Amino acid sequence: NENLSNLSGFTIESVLSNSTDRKSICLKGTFDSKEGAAIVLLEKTAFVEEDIKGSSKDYFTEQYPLQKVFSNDIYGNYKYYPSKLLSEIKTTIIHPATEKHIVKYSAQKRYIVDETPRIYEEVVLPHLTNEQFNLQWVYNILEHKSEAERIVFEDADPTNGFVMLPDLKWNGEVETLYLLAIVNKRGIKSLRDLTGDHLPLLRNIKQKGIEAIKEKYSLDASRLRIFLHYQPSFYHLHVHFCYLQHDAPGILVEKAHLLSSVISNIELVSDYYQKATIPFAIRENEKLFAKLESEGVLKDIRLENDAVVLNVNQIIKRV
Ligand code: M7G
Repeated sequence: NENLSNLSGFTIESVLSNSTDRKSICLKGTFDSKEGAAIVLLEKTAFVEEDIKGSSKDYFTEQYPLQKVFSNDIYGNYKYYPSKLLSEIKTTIIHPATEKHIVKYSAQKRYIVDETPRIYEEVVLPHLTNEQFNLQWVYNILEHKSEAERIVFEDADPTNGFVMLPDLKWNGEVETLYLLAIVNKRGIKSLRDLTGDHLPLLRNIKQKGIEAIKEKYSLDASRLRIFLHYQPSFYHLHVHFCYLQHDAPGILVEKAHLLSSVISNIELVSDYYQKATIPFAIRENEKLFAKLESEGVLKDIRLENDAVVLNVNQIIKRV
């Protein structure tokens, strides 16, 4: 994904998803004379309070037209065209995109799987060993080969250390703060692998991550949502740090596990995450979905309706 200076070479093939809520659209297409599919994600950015407050005279001038849609009594509905406010569209480009990326960014029917340890061992783990996303971008960060200038904090300890930097999803405004803490140690795939041995690592990430954010962005721990994903997209342990007041993508109850709860669960039972049933959501066109279905588990349920919980006993019986 080299540096592009414009998008004139991009040809749209299809719209993968369109979120009216997030004001974002995800497009699949190709770049002229370049091999492979490309994903272009366009998102309108959030308002920056400080900018508006600090320079309201720049936003509200005669230059920018206000067009009335209708008015009724004390209520008015207008279209406003302040070019200053519309100056930036956050753009994420993935090229060449794999089939798995296209699935990840496509709007899909989703299902909940109550993953028992046995389902994890027998179905999910073998699948993710073969099918997971490449982790090159993670190693590039840990080895300072990419995004080195973006690192906000680093603890170089090989066992308990981590690198903290802005997430790909974030464009730097405190209103939507989103940082990522990536552990130095390789081989910890996800929440499922965490045991009492990892408590010093998890506590270290929590404490030093909070301190780094306090120092750089003046946000207290009580204003942060600190969590892990299950299932993650990338199976190298990392922790998400977000501004509590920003409803970032991926904070849904079926995906996000607060770091505090994770630490507490492991403090109580050191092999908690090897014993627990951990639910997760899966999209219909993911390969793992097909695999669960080929075990004969999903068929009956799909006939019932679209938003159903899979029956774990059924899965266990057939695995
Ligand atoms: P995840 O829980 O594995 O998956 O989180 P998710 O994408 O379903 O949330 C991985 C996190 O890494 C996400 O928040 C991504 O936005 C972020 N991320 C992914 N990539 C490829 C990059 C990257 O190249 N640089 C940075 N800084 N963040 C990334």
